[in-house]
Amino acid sequence: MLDALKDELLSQVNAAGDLAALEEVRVTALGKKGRITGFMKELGGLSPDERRERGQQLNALKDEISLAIDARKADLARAHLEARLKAERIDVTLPVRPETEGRIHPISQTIDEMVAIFAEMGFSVAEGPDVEDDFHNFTALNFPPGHPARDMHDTFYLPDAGDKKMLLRTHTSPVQVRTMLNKKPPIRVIAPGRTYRSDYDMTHTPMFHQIEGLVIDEATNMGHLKGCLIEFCRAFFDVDDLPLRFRPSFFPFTEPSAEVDIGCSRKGGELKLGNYGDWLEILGCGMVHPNVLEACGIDSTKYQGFAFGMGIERVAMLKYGIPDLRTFFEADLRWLKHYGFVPLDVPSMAQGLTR
Ligand code: 2NL
Repeated sequence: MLDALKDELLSQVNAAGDLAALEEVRVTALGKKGRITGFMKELGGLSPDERRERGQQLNALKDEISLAIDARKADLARAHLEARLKAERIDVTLPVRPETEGRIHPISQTIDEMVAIFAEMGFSVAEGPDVEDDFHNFTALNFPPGHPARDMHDTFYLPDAGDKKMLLRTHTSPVQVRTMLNKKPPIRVIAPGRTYRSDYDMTHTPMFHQIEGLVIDEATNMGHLKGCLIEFCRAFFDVDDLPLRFRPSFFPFTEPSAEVDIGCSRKGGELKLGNYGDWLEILGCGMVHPNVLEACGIDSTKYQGFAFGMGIERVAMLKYGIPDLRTFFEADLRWLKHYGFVPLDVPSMAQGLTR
């Protein structure tokens, strides 16, 4: 009678297809209302001799079923793992997925490289809105009302809405104005981003990119400005002895102001960077005008600093030999495939700067 029960339970154990079914078999046999448990409860009504013999048989049966359940559990776990390993196997020999065939736009690559260089010099990246007001774009930067420079910029003004005249920023300077208004010196930021001017020809697009830098502290001077820009240009163009020339210039927001040329050669119609006697203008800079500091809530008797700005398209064309500015924004996939950069080629000082 117990042999028949044993055979029945063992075949149930071995037929259980998963852990849930196996647990059901365990409850049927060994649970509180299980069949073996039921027989155990009947032991009390037997004579001592019968009880000993029957008790031993039931305990042996219980142990055997328990062992069978554990063994079956191990089998099921192994089968489950094998199925997962089979299903979740990754075929590393498959070709690369199509999305990794994308390219980084040369503007993004150039900004990444510039950020990497300035980050090593301790600069943080600041960002601000493309749609600005007159104060942040012009007034705080020492452009007097009605100054011809405001027209010079060929500004895109937005349709009137409310009290403030809004416009598309004509340079990234308003980002630095906002930084000065919101943070106390020392300040060391760069502001790369989109800028807009109503202009379109061989060398101008209505949307273009600039990077500007700003350093403010108690004793920041023109020597710091020169050292910073020499360091940057040599790292960015990867020419160790690249000569720089600072020429006096004028901007409303800096005094004194300078334009920076780098050494080059134009022999045989080919442009080479280095100490060859010829010069190429690449950026503007100067000591921040006291009026700008005061307009931005900084005490100009205690603090001073320098600022600089350059066009990103222009230096990207120079560094990567891209001949036509307008192609940057035509979204031509063949162009992007040719001039773009592979995503995993992360720019760093050690590699990726000269690809
Ligand atoms: C250029 C020249 C320059 C600045 C930008 C600046 C910003 C603040 C205060 C003072 Cl908030 N100056 N920026 C200074 C000198 C030159 O850009 O040729 N850019 C393409």
